[in-house]
Amino acid sequence: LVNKLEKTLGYIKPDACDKLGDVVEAISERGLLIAKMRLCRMNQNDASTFYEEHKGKSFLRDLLNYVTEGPVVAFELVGENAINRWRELIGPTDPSKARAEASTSLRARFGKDVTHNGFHGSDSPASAAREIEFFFPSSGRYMLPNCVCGTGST
Ligand code: DGI
Repeated sequence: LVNKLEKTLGYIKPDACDKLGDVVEAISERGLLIAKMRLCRMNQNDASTFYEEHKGKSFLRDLLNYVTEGPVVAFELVGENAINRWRELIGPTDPSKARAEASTSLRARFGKDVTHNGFHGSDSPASAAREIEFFFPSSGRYMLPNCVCGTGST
């Protein structure tokens, strides 16, 4: 089995952005490379586009409110099997499940509950490509505003 060099999109959700140092350390310990990184902010419209696969789900409103409450730190990670390795590093969707497994994942360490779980990771090569383009458009014309400080004002 040959490991594939992959790219994936991760982001730190607003209430976990103060854990950036721990996240960078965990990423580098796993041998993944941060190829791109930015602090930016999504509005409700942006977040609905990003999460369009969850249209109609009961938790969508809470999810959109959460990820738009402040700036997020988004990054493109590169490495062998980067998609699955980043998802392993962040852990199960529900942090209490992550903690019950005595996991050292980022959600076990820093997540609050199933809504406020702190981290996102693409789940397939197709979603990684779409989500990298969402945060880091190849045109260079970024849709989401950059933030220069934690207030999210632009
Ligand atoms: O890939 P994940 O982020 O682990 O999970 P996902 O793509 O299925 O869902 C995206 C986000 O939506 C997830 O990080 C948290 C939220 N979510 C998913 N399932 C539930 C949920 N929130 C609540 N409250 N309840 C859920 O069952």
